[in-house]
Amino acid sequence: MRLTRFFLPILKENPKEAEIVSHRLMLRAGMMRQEAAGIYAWLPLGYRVLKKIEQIVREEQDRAGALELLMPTLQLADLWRESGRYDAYGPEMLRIADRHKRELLYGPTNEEMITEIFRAYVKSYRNLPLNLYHIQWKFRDEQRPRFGVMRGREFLMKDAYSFDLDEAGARRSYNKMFVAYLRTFARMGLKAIPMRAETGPIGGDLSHEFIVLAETGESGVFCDRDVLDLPVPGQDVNYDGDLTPIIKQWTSLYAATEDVHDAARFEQEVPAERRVNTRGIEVGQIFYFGTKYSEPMKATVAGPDGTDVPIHGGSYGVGVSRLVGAIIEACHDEAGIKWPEAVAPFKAVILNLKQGSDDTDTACEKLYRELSAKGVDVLYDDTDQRAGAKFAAADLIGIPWQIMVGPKGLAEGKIEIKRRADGSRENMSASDVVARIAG
Ligand code: 5CA
Repeated sequence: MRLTRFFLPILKENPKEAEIVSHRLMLRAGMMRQEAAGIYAWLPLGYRVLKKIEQIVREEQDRAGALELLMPTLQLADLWRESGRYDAYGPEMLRIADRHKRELLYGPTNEEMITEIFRAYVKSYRNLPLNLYHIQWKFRDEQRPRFGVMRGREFLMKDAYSFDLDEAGARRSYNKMFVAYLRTFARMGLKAIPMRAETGPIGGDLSHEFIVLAETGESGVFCDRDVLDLPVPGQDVNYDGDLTPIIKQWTSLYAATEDVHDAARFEQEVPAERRVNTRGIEVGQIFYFGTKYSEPMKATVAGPDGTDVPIHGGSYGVGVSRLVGAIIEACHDEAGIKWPEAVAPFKAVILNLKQGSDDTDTACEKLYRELSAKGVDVLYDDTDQRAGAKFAAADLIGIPWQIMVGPKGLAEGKIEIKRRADGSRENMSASDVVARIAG
């Protein structure tokens, strides 16, 4: 992508409304624009990141055996009356009427709708277990939308729903999602710690929030320092095998959100030097809620002995749009964002330090062609800005590799590359640059 053809409205000034660094950097880097309180338009740079995150979430859900579908954003109020949540949900729910005065709502979550789909088709335990998910926009009329995409009103969520014959089966489904979440967040360069949590309006009695530690987070958390160094299961993890050893390892060390924190247990179980009490960002939450929806909504299957039983359910959310902010909170410095490669909007940026000069233009064009041909997502800063401004913009938008092409280096056959993550620099020939970055 040539920067002169791209849409990257970088802001020079720090926007006053942004209280935390990720919100400030997303606005400054031209990633998104607020259209109303808690409602954002995703501009091209931000949208690229959002799609990368979404794709990692999808791959790990698929790997764990969940099946993707897509449910609508609008739902019938009557469906929510069946579960009793239409009135219980309160002012967070955006209620709408259509031209026939039928009551609708913009979905804040999808337990009711997926239960309706399930009960229409699945009648026998032989079709279980089943886990269905979608990645769809949600709306919650939050009292205090803030921190940009971290607490929006409209936000993108991955929500999965599992269906099992009994509690033992539901726990196996829960464990699969638990492991899939460990892998999902690790692939994005994040350390997300599963912590025991309150279930809130979703219900049930077993729940974990996946929390990225950050001072700017909204949740207070307590954990054993050792939980931060536990190994994340590899790509070869067998989801059909016994996952309980992994779950045991991750849940036997103390880790809890402030809502369920037990100070006496914390002090008893965790030696003083390992006690961590900080704040964190909730990037995902998983729930086991048994028959909370299947009973009132009559989602039953015939069990092995022929009698109908309500299924045991769980739901599993990931804050896809919130993750964009959470990753920035975890990966930035004073100059800007430092994207982990897996979610970066581009892998590399070519900075032509003397646009309009034959030798730098020719060298940049060649690099741009060769990297693109090798499938590298590369941005070419072909604007006529001065070098200093190009460095600053590249640091701000956080592309992992900066390729600096200047007349002095070229005269010696050298191009400088810089890694945004640690600022390390190296000089090498153009062909080595291509090999390094495409390799
Ligand atoms: N139905 C369940 C699981 S599918 C559910 O809705 N869970 S949730 O309420 O915990 O939301 C799932 C995830 O969405 C949260 O962990 C959080 O990362 C994200 N999320 C929730 N509210 C917001 C919001 N207002 N803005 C951005 N992300 C949010």
